[in-house]
Order: sequence, then structure tokens, then C-alpha cells
Amino acid sequence: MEQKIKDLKLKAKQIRKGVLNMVYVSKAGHIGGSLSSIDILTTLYYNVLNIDAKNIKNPDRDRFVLSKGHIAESLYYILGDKGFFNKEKLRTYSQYGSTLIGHPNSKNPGVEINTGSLGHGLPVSVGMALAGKRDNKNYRVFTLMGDGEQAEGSVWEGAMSAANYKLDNLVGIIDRNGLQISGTTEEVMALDNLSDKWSSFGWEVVEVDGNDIEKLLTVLNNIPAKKGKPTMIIANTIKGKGISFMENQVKWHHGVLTKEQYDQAVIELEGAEINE
Ligand SMILES: Cc1ncc(C[n+]2csc(CCOP(=O)(O)OP(=O)(O)O)c2C)c(N)n1
Ligand SMILES: [Mg+2]
Repeated sequence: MEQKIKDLKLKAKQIRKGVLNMVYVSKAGHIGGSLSSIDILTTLYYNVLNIDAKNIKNPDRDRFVLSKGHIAESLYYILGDKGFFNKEKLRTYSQYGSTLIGHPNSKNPGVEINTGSLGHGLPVSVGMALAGKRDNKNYRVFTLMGDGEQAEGSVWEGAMSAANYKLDNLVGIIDRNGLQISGTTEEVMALDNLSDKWSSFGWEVVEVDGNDIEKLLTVLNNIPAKKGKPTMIIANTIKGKGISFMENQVKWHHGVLTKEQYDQAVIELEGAEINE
């Protein structure tokens, strides 16, 4: 296996362990949706995004917007790991007085914008991408949304305007884990055929296994998928990926782990094979 892919898989494993620890200690966070997105976030932050912790306000930097802001713990862990702030600060996650609150907060270096109220990340990203075009900048804007989030009407206003302005510097990613807070997406607000919906709004749509770093690398390093169009990546994932008793379980959208569950989860993450 190519060294780069092996390194990214190892990094994703480290992030899963770090995030599990933050969630266990704080009794906060959204572990299921974190675990489904970590391979996507790892590929973006450790290979794709043109960002630098030493030059965080560089006007030419790529922008990343975590529209599914409830998985803030994953973003914070990565920003701490990459040196945007002292990693020790992660211990304060969700503690009284900390800036590392339950949804992304731009008081923390590296967080582009406050998110958490679902449906707003894409419209704001459209504005960032449009500004980039008008300023003749080469930066890209990446936005990670949930599939349950697709029920928000503002997503579709953003969808329409991005195509209207031909924003091929804008990339949406949907974590298609099939679950939202209270059931499957098909039970709560049916989405299929999601790919056809985005295509008909004028986006170039690419589907990928969102827990396969090798495949994610190929897709995310081929932006725009089509010149003159915004790209939508539908990333098929498993909610709770990596911890067997959480996988595809709606109750682990948010959940507080017992000591026994934590120990079991650590064993499973430690033992995860990264060589295949
Ligand atoms: C506007 C808004 N309504 C409701 C919520 C509460 N909420 C938090 S997460 C969530 C479910 C999101 O599901 P999905 O987008 O599929 O996220 P994932 O499965 O990736 O965790 C909801 C309804 C919210 N954060 N914002
Ligand atoms: Mg979901």
C-alpha cells in the first residue's frame, strides 16, 4: 500500500481515538456522526486543503466549513493536532468557560465560521466562493453537510445560487450515513434520489465510499469535477464507523459511554487493521 494512504489511515485511527476520548470525558458531543465523517475530514485536512496553521488569515487559503456543526469535537481535535491552537486545550472541550464549545466557534483559530444550526453552511460557503471568484482568487471552499441536513430549505437556495454563479471553486460533501437524529433519513424526510436532485440543480455529482481514504483522495484531488460547475460529493458512510456497537445505530447519534463501553471501543479502535 502506498505510504501516503497508510499514513492517512493511521491518522484517521488516531483521530477516532482522540475524539472518542473527548466525548467520553465530557459526556458531550455527537460520536456517531463524528465517526462517519472522520475519514473525509482526515483526507481533507491532511492532504487536500491548502491551509497553514502559521498563516491562518492567508487570503488565498482554502476554506472549510463544517456545516454539520454538531461534530465540533472532530474539527477541534484536528485543529489542535495541526497546531492551530495548543493541543492541550482539547482537555477543556465542553467545559465551563472554554471556547471549545459544543458547536464550532470562530473564537478558535482555524474555525472559519460558527455553525451548528443546520442548513446554513452551504449558503455561507456560496458567498465565500462567489467572493473568491470576484476577487480573482484561486482558493476553494469545501462544505461538509449531513444527509439529515438536506431537509433544510436553505440548503436548496444555496444549491440553486451556486449553479447560477457557476461556482466551480465550491465543493459540497454530504455525509450519506442514512441516519439522522431520530431515525433513518428515509423515515424522517425521504431523500432519494439524492444524486438526481443535486444534478438537476446544476451540480456535478460524484458518489464515493466516504470511509475509503484511497477513493476519497482520488475524488477530492480532482476538483472541480467539471469546469464551470460546483461539485457535490455524496460520500456513502457508516454512522458510528469503527466501533461495532455504534455502527448504524440511531441511538449513537449522541450518547454517553459507560466505562465498559469506552474500554470496548478503545480495544476495537486500537485493533483496527489499516494495512488492507
Ligand atoms: C436547524 C437545526 N435543527 C435541528 C438541529 C438538531 N440536530 C442536530 S444534529 C441533527 C440531525 C442531523 O442529521 P444528519 O445531518 O444526518 O447528521 P449526521 O447523521 O451526519 O450526524 C439535528 C436534527 C440543528 N442542529 N439545527
Ligand atoms: Mg446523517
